[in-house]
Amino acid sequence: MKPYPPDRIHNVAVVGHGGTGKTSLVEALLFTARAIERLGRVDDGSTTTDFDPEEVRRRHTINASLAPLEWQERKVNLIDTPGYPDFIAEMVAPLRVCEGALVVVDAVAGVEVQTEKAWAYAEDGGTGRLVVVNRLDRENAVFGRTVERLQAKFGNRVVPLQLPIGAEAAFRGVVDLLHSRAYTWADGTMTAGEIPAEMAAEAEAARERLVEAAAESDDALLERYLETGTLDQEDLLRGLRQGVRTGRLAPVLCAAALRQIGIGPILDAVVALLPTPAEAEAVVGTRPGHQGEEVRRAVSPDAPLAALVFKTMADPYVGKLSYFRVYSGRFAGDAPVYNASRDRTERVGSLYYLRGKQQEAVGQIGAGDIGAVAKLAETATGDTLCAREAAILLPPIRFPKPAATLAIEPKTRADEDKLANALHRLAEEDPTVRVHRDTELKQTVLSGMGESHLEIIADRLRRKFGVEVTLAVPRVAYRETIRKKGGAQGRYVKQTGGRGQYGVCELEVEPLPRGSGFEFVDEIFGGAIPNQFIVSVEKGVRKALEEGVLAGYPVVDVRVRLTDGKYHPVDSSDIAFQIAGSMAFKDAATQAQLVLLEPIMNLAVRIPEELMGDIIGDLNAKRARITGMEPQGDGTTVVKGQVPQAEALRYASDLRSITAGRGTFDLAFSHYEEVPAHVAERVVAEAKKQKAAAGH
Ligand SMILES: Nc1nc2c(ncn2[C@@H]2O[C@H](COP(=O)(O)OP(=O)(O)O)[C@@H](O)[C@H]2O)c(=O)[nH]1
Ligand SMILES: [Mg+2]
Repeated sequence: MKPYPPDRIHNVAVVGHGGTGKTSLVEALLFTARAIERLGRVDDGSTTTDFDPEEVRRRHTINASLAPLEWQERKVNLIDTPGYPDFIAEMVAPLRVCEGALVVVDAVAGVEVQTEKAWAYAEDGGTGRLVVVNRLDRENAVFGRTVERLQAKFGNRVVPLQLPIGAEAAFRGVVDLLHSRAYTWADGTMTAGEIPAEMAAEAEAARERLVEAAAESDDALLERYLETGTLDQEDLLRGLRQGVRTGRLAPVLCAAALRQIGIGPILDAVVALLPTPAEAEAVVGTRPGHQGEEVRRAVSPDAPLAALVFKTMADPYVGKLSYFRVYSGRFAGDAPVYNASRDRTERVGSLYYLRGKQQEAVGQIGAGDIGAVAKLAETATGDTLCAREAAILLPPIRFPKPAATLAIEPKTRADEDKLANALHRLAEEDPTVRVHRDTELKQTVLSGMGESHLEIIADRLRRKFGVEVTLAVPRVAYRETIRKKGGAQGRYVKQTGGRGQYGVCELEVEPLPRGSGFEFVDEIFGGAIPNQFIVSVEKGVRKALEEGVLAGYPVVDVRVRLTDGKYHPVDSSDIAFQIAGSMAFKDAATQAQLVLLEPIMNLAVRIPEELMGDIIGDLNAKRARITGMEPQGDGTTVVKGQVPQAEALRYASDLRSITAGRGTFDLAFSHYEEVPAHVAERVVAEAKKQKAAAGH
């Protein structure tokens, strides 16, 4: 593909709820622009952008993928994105690097959860939007009702640019209100013509609304409109472009991607209305190491390089691929590049234009364009690549925090050896994955956006790294402590033939306030045990603390006083006193009423107001304490409270099923608290069972 200057490029993220036909639409757009020769179908796993084996198997998008095409002497870099909350990072990053978006909605379902999310991210990033009402050929598809729902959610800036001709199975074309033309399709062939007579009145009224909306996007235009009662074609177009660029307008288009209806006019609208990279005044970043010191760059291929990496992928053939958007200058394949986020100079491998899995090697990629580079060793998603002598840090991509956590266990010893490295590589690819090794509980915990996200990671470990793993609910870091005072003697005496063992000590234990940990007090008087063995007793006590007494969890918040003891000049040893100390502690603690402590988490859940009853009911069943409810003034409420970690291990899944994905939450450790007796019994029984199993 030939190079295009920044005023002839459109970077367009195709976003929306899952199943609305984004991937099918991208395929249809590619086909109509003759960028591909064969039209693939999602339903046979043959599309350009759902090429990954996981996507083919699941028949839906998981990864963002590139799909450039040429239309009217412009380059349109489409990015197909997934519509599922678990893979939201793959929508967030493309939106960040595109000036424009096609927000695809289903003609029957209308505004859905991910439509709202996509809209919010686009709004936040100032991304210009065109709405595509797709699947208009479906039964019960009513264009007018879908537009009303869009307006109810996003306001009157949502305004039809087209009207459908025919409905449901008879949907066959669109009226273009901008040019007052009609386009109809039969067997994939488009025919242009006059607006059908029976739609003339409807079309005129709709065009009037469009003109009004365009006028409102600009004060000068509005004045002219109020004076003359209309806008000429040039002003109308200018007003629409302006409205789209500022987000004050979101024109609506009609399509049935699967039947190839409405496709060409969508491309016409993209090049006519969505902003180009050249329309940005300048690229604004900061000087590395000088936060807040603004650096500006011209959007020009002749300025120094500034590019943002928005996706990293392990490619089976070329190794690691970093997808980037060039903001200024040009990315050249023959010179090293400076990673300003990591202060490293990287050698540059081959540069590519990508279309799905198809790679076209290129020598350089200029301002405004999108491409990929192979084998950058240290670069990760979100990093800025630039010219070393003109360093700049572009604003980062703000990914949502991971919400779901599961423990990941290698199936075999061989898998264990490879796991850490493989996980590290995957976390590098996906910024919403976190890996943490919990040495106390001897488990590796994996966090991501949801449980299916974690399952996909497990799949990738198998497929890309040959590592077999299982996923399980993580263990809870319980603690043990005592409720009252206690005391005991520990005697480790063996004196039958040869050199014996001799260690005797007396310990008193008492509870300390929550969070104090462990205190050891030496109250030996008159040298009843020599110093070196006092140290041994303490060591033995510490070992017992770590091993736990009740259920194998560490004992905390106790003071241990060593009050007395006996020793033997020949038979006493370090080990004998350690054992005596450990025995004494276990007995004393048992007398002192051992109890189990559990981690309590601070929880804040944000949900639509109408779901409050369900959320609170569920939290009550989880032994939570609700401490506050804060209406946010936007139809959502934040419920705050505390919940035992053991009850909230799968809260991401639970919340999603209660709210159909409309809730979000934050969970953070607060403190330890005593486990209620009936729950403690279960934990202790489980621990005994495990110990017994381990003993065999
Ligand atoms: N009836 C109908 N089905 C469609 C249309 N476009 C896509 N589909 C189907 O809708 C399903 C989801 O499509 P897909 O492109 O994967 O949606 P995505 O998840 O938004 O990418 C698939 O079964 C498609 O065949 C359409 O225009 N009409
Ligand atoms: Mg898709």
